[in-house]
Amino acid sequence: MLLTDSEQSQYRSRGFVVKDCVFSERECASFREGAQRAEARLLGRILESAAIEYRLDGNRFVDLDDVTVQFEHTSVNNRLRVVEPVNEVEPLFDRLLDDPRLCEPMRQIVSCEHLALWTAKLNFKHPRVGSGFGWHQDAPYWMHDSEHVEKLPNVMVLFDDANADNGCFRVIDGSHRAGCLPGCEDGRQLQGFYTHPDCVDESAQVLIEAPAGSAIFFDPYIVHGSGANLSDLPRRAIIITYQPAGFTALKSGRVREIR
Ligand SMILES: O=C(O)CCC(=O)C(=O)O
Repeated sequence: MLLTDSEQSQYRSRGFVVKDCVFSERECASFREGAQRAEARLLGRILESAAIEYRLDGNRFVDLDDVTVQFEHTSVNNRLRVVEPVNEVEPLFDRLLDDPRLCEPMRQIVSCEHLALWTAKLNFKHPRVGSGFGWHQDAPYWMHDSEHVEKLPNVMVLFDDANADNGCFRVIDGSHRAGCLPGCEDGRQLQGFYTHPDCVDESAQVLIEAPAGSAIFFDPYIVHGSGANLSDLPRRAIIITYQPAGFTALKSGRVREIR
């Protein structure tokens, strides 16, 4: 479960490390069912409640208590894009936070014996409609809510095989070493959260094609994103972000210690 010395050194020098098939096919099937349950439950709650709805850069968002739901950009049929924090919606994903296959490597990365949750996002990437994620760093999203952004590492767990066609995760190798980079200035509402194109060296891009059940550990400063899902197959994944113990989670304001 632990990262080897060479995996730890790759994480430090390149800003990411991939462990293939950490979860079995059976576990991936249960994650996929969990994603389906979460989507159905949220769509039901949105229909029957007076949820707060808003648009950012034309895209639809709904807040249900502490949970933010993003709808797909081109969706005509209410497909979800992202749910955060998904552990508040589906108990299977709350249990996953404590899985030693994720938190043991995270203890090594954060150099902390005890951890807490920062946030957990479920990204659906539905077939044909799943939109891409522009190049960005996570740190700028979080720097106003956390004083230890450098200690907020992520792990993405793939529920489906991921490849270039269905919009696999991609990173700019080693870009975390530059720290916080300037944002775009193109007039979008969320412009500042996207990394300025002059600071994105696409020649250092790594497409992370990996089988279902793989875990991608990545640094909060690494420039990353993904393409649209152009295929007939989904590309579902959860991204969990940990932090040292004792600190409150991003959205709930409660401490969710890792057990
Ligand atoms: O799911 C993806 O393809 C990328 C997600 C991402 O970059 C993010 O949630 O910060």
